[in-house]
Amino acid sequence: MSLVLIRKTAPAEAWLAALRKACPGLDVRVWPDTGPVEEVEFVLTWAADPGVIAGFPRLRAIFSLGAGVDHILNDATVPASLPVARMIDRSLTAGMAQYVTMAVLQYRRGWEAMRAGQRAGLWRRPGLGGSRVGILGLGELGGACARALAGLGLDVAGWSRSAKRIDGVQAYAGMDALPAFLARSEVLVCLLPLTSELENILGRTTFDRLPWGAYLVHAGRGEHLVEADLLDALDRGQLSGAVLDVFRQEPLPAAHPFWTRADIIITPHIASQTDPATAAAHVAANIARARAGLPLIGQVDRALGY
Ligand code: NDP
Ligand code: OXD
Repeated sequence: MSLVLIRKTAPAEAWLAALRKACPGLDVRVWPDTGPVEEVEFVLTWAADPGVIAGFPRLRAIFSLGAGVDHILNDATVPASLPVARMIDRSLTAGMAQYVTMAVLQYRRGWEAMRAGQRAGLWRRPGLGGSRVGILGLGELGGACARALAGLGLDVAGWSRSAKRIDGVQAYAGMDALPAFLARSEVLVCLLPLTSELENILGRTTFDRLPWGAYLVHAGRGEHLVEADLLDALDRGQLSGAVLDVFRQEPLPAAHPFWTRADIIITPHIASQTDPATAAAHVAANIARARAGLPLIGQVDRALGY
């Protein structure tokens, strides 16, 4: 029985080496060279074309190469009975904490204004940006970011579906608590999964509940953001700027209005990436659990959609 790696845009070598080490004896194949489809027991995937996963009749489980699983759940051909696991990897978590810290601090400390001053040859000291950070999503990644930012002396709150307790972080839970959470968040960080309930959550209603001139850091999914509402909020001054890592269309089209905005910093979906060297252990653990009939680590609740 085998595991098939489906990864269209990046070379497979690093994953092959890491899986060989973490799962000795595992027969790993790289899509589309899968061998007999009935021998495929597991799929490790990022954005397989619709229908590809459904083509393996004896699959035991699907493992996402990323923390997000929307790319799997959006494929209506994937059998609903198959367990799906999101990626939990210490490098992915650390990378996101680094990215969000970088994005928040460049706003807080006026980095862009200082760079502009340098270009103009001006000795100009910017004021401090807001210190009250609100993180949408207090899961694996959001929780790590909250701890990192709180450790830097920022006033951090987080919003999740179920109530959380994190030292030094003010926790808000559920839709009813969202307005109060937003009202205190001078920097809003989005680390939510993409579910039908959360699509378009970063739109006018949300922006207008933030303090005037708030700043957005978005590393969730492009579909969380209503792009026209962001531009409008920036033009009105309701938002003072944004760092965006994810977009409805990736790569961001060359003619997209975001590219030329001085108040938007664009990064190409690199906030954090799974490192095969550390993440193969998560895959190995889940293979053992699936074979033993145990729930997977990071198993997706299909009713909740994440
Ligand atoms: P988790 O599943 O660990 O955390 C998700 C968080 O969102 C949880 O706190 C959950 O609440 C909360 N949540 C879900 N639904 C709701 C809701 N309806 N209302 C309030 N809160 C809700 O995921 P990760 O932290 O591992 O990853 C989060 C997302 O980050 C991924 O799904 C992906 O979209 C994005 N990502 C982006 C990357 C990038 O490079 N840009 C890299 C990796 C991930 P609760 O805790 O109560 O369940
Ligand atoms: C992920 C991502 O979900 O990279 O891991 O977006």
